[in-house]
Amino acid sequence: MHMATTSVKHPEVKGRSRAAGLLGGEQIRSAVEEVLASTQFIDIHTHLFSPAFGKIGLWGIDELLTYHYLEAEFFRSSSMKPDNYWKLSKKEKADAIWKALFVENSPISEATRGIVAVLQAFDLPTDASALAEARRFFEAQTIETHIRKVFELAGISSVVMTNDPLDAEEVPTWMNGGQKDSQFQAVLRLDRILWGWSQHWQELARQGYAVDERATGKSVAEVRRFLEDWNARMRPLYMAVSLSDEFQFPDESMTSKILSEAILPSCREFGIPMSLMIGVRRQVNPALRLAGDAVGRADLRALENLCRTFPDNRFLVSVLSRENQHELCVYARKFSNLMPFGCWWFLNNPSIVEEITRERIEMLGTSFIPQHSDARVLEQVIYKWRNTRTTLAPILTNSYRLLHNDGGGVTKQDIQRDVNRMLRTNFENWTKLSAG
Ligand code: RAT
Ligand code: ZN
Repeated sequence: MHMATTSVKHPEVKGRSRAAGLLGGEQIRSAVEEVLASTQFIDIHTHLFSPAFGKIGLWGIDELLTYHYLEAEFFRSSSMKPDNYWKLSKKEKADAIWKALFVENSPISEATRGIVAVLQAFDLPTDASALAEARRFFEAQTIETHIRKVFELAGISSVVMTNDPLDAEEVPTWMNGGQKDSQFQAVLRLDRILWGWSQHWQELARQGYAVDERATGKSVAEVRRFLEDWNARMRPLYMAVSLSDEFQFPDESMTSKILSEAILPSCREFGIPMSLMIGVRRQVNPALRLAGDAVGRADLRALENLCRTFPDNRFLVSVLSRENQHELCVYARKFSNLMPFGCWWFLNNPSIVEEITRERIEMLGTSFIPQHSDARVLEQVIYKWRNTRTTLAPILTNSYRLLHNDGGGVTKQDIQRDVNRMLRTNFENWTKLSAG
């Protein structure tokens, strides 16, 4: 930023004085839109998989339609009971969702609108009879080329996966050389170890680590050896866990013990951050399966305690409750080892994204990561990132206009630097991505 009236004091930019590049109030919006459209973002949290993982990487219209966000909406507009729905084949489920949410009702919710946007992005029809043609189109694609096309349409350069070292479907790929596709980066996801220890410790034992049910004796050292081996195998950009709204730290739980004695020391050793996604209320309606989780307000003093107790750890944090967002910003002002990211899950709707992002800019400038997609099905990145750009454009425009009105000069280069920072380099610098 530089004062509009003091061009002589400012260095030349590409042969022109910076003052010459200063945007007028009316030009700011188009400059913001151009920068957002031309910058490739890094999608820092998804549930996508590279082709090396085979069928667990989801894509295509039937997977899009059976996304759990849409399943939850389906049960509101259909009389079908969950038990009957789960008995259907994937194609029958997709047919039922299409009929209930796209034919019998207008697809105006965020998740349904996303399907329409994806069809439109591929120039496919979007009317009631569109499903058959969409199926033919997706069946005709080959995955590698399709991924490139999808990333291009979404304006993203790479995505970060969610990799569970105890998942029976994923482990074989990692054990057989893993994956080398630089468009897909790994993350070591530790839910089963951090809050599901009693059900999962035996899986670590099966992988050859001397752990026990109470995590006593050598267990902590063995969890660290497990993390070291998986760090070598996956080269994760960060470790991650999703935590319930009841998460407390410190306390007497296994979660606190393993987090403080094994996970955080290993993060320090490997020089990678820990991602905490806090606020899920798991399985409030188990009949809905993956769609059965809800949200609860968390006590962020747990986060305060973590950031203060472990100043040499870096924490990437997303909180699920709308009511926790302001506190998260306040904590980020107190702790520079805390990086707020994303508008997660139930928050990823334009009205809420707008509110949260404005609040973050007002309190943190550009020192946060505005969004991740959380995509589970490849093509979702197209609509999720399109919606993010649409929501961000007026927010950023407004921020620069306010600055302009206060007498601050804004150039397109300034906007480019800020967008790069928020949607690329904050993450690259926080992880080891930039180091290659
Ligand atoms: O957004 C989602 O799809 C959720 O089901 C969760 O997977 C959440 O994003 C998570 O990573 O735990
Ligand atoms: Zn997720």
